[in-house]
Amino acid sequence: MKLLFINPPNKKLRNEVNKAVLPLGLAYLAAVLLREKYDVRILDSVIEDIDNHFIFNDCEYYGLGIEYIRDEIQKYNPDVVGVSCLFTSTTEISIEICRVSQECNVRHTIIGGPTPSALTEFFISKSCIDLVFIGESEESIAEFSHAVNQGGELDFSKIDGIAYKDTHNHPVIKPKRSFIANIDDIPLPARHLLPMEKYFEISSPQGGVYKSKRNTPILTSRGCPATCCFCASANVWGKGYRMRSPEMVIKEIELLKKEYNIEEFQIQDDNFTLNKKRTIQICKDLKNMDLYWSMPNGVALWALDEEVIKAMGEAGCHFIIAAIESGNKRVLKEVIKKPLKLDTVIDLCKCIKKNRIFLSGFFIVGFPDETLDEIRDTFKFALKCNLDIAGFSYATPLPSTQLWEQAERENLFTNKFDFTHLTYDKPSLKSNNWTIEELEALVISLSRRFYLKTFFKRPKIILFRIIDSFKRDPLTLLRIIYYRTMRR
Ligand code: B12
Repeated sequence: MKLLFINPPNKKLRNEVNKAVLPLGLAYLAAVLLREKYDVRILDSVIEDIDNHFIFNDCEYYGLGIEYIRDEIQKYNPDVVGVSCLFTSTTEISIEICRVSQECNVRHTIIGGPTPSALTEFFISKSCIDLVFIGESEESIAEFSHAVNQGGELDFSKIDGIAYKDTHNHPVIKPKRSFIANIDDIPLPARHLLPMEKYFEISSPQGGVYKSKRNTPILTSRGCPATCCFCASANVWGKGYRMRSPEMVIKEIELLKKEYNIEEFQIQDDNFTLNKKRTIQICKDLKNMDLYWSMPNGVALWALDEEVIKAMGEAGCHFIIAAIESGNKRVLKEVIKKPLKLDTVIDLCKCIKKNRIFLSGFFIVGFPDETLDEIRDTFKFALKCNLDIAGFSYATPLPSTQLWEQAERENLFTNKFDFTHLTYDKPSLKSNNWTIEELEALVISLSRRFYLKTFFKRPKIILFRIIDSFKRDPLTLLRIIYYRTMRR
């Protein structure tokens, strides 16, 4: 049986440069199926043509055009096409790929990832989608493949965490109940099915800061026990936290060094540092490996202390993004529900800088229950943190999150709201505390002030980074400056 996994083209967000990040989820699924001796391929439409921009349904995307994707499906002629839909913004293009697959007479078109996991009913209602996979899918994809491979009458009713259509074409949704207990048992991602040299050549990791072009993402744990109102993580990984052992993590990194000569990696965990003992052990083991690494997915500051930060710095960590979110205690605790004590943040940031780690911060403003003064607090606080750079986004309701549920309950979506067009750089929620115009005017003026002050506070560091990035990738740098400062 032949399976083709497809990472769809990405939607062009106006404040973000094109990024091609290796689709780890598909590489994990492919590894499981290769172990079961199936014939598997992965097509990452983004890396295959990152500079190709095209319009579909009035939206701009980058990556392989649909006709090229159709050609690839026809050439390989798979029994199953599996599309990964990570973002709400790739909903339409992912469904289009399923439609094209059906036209190519593929036996089953399946879809998975955070968005179909959250909006399962919506996706399974599409005639071009046969199955939706909910959340972590290594076990369910293996069970599905065995069922299809066996032939005869198909019975998916025993598979956990999928939606399918019964013999009358009615959708049946089986919510996700079980997660893999020991994630060390999952085989390492099948990176060899992906064009690794192309990723190195383009080198556009999450966060955009890197020391060596030979970098790749890794995942050392799954999930996060925090219940931040805007985060969609629990929907894929459940509410618990599962870790790979330090030995297995180091084994993967050693292999990446040997096979691909990597010089850097990005940890994409939702909460890498939650278990102090494990973090320190991994750092100790990394110390003599002569590698750079970073944490561009936001670090839970509440799970960090001086000892861990020092160990990270000594182990080659050169860049982290601190997930601070708000500079107001009430908002952090009551609105966002993040277990972070604001009083600890400035000292932690100092410590991170002392250990020569380049520091960025994530902030979110515009929660319906937040006031304009509380938003001002966030910008003031961001300046106190001594960050090298920072990102401010509007509170955006991702399906399955508490914020989404609140917006539904209280009818807070703006008139233009469309979950397939969420961009984070435009407000999508209303509030009794401000109008959209007031919110936007405040955020634009405060973020400009933040960026200017940060630049004048540390022109050397920023100029150094600009020159450094210019040498590596002038086009990308110009694009970042343009998107950050001029385009609105
Ligand atoms: C790396 C990353 C990115 C990368 C791109 C990744 C890529 N390969 O293309 C970049 C930096 C570009 C990015 C951008 C954004 N991201 Co992001 N990103 C991530 C991150 C940190 C890791 C993704 C990953 O590799 N996970 C590890 C793998 C193993 O998990 P997985 O892909 O989910 O796959 C598993 C299952 O979902 C399932 N599965 C997945 N695909 C398929 C397909 C099939 C057929 C099947 C059967 C199963 C299946 O099986 C896999 C194995 O169990 C996640 C958070 C996280 N820790 O997962 C957020 C996450 C995916 N991102 C998110 C968001 C919101 C964004 C942005 C909108 C943020 C922004 N404001 O810029 C943008 C959108 C970009 C765009 N153009 O639209 C949200 C998505 C929520 C949603 N429903 O939209 C997440 C979940 C973060 C969160 N906690 O809320 N991101």
